[in-house]
Amino acid sequence: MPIINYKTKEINCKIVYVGPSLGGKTTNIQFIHHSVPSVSRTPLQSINTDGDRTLFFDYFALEIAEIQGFKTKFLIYGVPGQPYYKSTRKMVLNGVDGLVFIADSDKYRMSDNLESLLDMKSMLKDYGYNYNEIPLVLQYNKRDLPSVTPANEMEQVLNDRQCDSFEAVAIQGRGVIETFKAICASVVERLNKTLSVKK
Ligand SMILES: Nc1nc2c(ncn2[C@@H]2O[C@H](COP(=O)(O)OP(=O)(O)OP(=O)(O)O)[C@@H](O)[C@H]2O)c(=O)[nH]1
Ligand SMILES: [Mg+2]
Repeated sequence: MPIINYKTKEINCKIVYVGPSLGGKTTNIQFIHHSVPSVSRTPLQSINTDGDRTLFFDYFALEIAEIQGFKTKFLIYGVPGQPYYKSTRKMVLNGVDGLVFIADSDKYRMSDNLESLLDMKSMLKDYGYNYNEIPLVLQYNKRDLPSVTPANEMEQVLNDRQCDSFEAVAIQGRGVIETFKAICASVVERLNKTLSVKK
């Protein structure tokens, strides 16, 4: 649930990028950060190891237009994908309002994609979320690689909820903003419903 402060008229929505290690979560977040106006964003915080892999998590906040008179912010997080960092991933998922699952299209990584999806589902369940109700968008990244799993196959294996999904080449920015816009739209739609009910 988004954090709604009725006194200060502020709302914070948490969007979390998940997916297997090296799938392109940080690359997506860096591109989004670079693309939004500098006045509406905080600096991007990323703690990486030498190999460019996220050690803790990526984070920045983005102010968007007012929604029903509330000053609204998206808090954007990217988890560390490596299996070892399970506890950090779980911590970051707490309070999530929207999920972006970044899958790696490399044909040798389908089992990693699936493992990561199951890991995410089990953590959400531990928090008492209904997986089928949280806004979710999928991205099939690294479409530029020479040997990729066909998108329709990825769709069959990973998109059990039939959410919006996008093919992407995050290193070139392809599909990154489309993915981000889709999750924002889905989170805002849910937020509008929540605000209407509480009126
Ligand atoms: N060829 C190709 N490489 C990509 C693409 N997107 C990201 N990469 C590369 O893949 C590597 C991993 O990308 P990251 O964005 O760091 O992956 P991550 O999902 O944040 O990984 P963790 O932090 O370990 O979970 C980097 O070397 C990126 O440059 C893409 O679309 N195509
Ligand atoms: Mg990362």
